[in-house]
Amino acid sequence: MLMNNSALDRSSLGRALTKLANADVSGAALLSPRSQPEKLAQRIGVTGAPGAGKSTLVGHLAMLRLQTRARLGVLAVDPSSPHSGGAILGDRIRMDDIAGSHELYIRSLGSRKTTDGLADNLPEMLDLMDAYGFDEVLLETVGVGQAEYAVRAQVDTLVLVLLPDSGDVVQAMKAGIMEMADIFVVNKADLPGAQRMVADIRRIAAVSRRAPDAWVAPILLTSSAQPESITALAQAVEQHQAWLAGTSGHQQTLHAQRARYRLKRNLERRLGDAIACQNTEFFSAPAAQQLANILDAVQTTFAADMQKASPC
Ligand SMILES: Nc1nc2c(ncn2[C@@H]2O[C@H](COP(=O)(O)OP(=O)(O)O)[C@@H](O)[C@H]2O)c(=O)[nH]1
Ligand SMILES: [Mg+2]
Repeated sequence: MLMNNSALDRSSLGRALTKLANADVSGAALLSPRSQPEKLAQRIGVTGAPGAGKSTLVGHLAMLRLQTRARLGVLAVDPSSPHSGGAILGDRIRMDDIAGSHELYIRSLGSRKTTDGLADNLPEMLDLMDAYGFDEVLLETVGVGQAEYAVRAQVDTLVLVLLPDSGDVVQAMKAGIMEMADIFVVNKADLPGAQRMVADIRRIAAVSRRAPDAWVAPILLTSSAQPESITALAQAVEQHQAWLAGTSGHQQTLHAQRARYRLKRNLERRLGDAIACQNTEFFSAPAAQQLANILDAVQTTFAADMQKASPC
């Protein structure tokens, strides 16, 4: 695996990501990097409804971030197709030109089969980006309720992209997503209703409960036709990263949430695979009982260990 001081091996990374994208849960465990590299990539999630302009925004943001990042990755989880990649890939050649000595890697991933709206093995793919020495990874995901919860656990900074005049805020509130965002973006600010949307978000954010030392999520207006609005977004991301780095405990909390989400998801997938097993012998009464006994034993041991370490 190549580190930051040598050129990025794009084909090796591409192959590794494809293998991971197609692996089942045990396969993914085998393909995952063995150890954690010293430096982890900053992860920025950009989520929102389809058509909110996320890919366009991520494309512009990537070009800006690339000025100060030696190796930048973009992973776009696109539920419609693993190949089209939409606007990001359309801009790819142009972005590669601009990249110069800075390295930009863009990859689109399908999400059709997954239950959480993200690509299978996305946590492992993000680890792989760490192992390949990326400084920063932008992750575009389509917000479909559950996906935001999943992506929240995977990223350091979460940008929620909303459209003017769209009812997106009501949807986001219902899904409990408003509390999760680190940065609110009202995109396509050139369209009518953008200021009203900002006021709506501000009203909702004002009534939500916050710890005294909590990050206050800024509300930004962006438009692809206004480069300075994207610069302001890049600055807000920077400020959030500085806040995370400067406030002890927040980063650990994020990493613990990440590990917990991964454990939960892998257990669910493994159990799902086992239950979907077509072998009738496996589901004979004794075998099912045996499985239940094993689960009980695991739970009891886990509970005892947890108590010993008294982390909760
Ligand atoms: N009016 C307006 N349209 C935009 C803006 N940004 C993107 N779009 C358009 O919105 C559509 C969806 O953009 P895309 O980036 O693919 O959205 P995604 O589905 O959220 O990734 C495309 O037709 C874009 O050209 C913007 O700032 N203003
Ligand atoms: Mg898109």
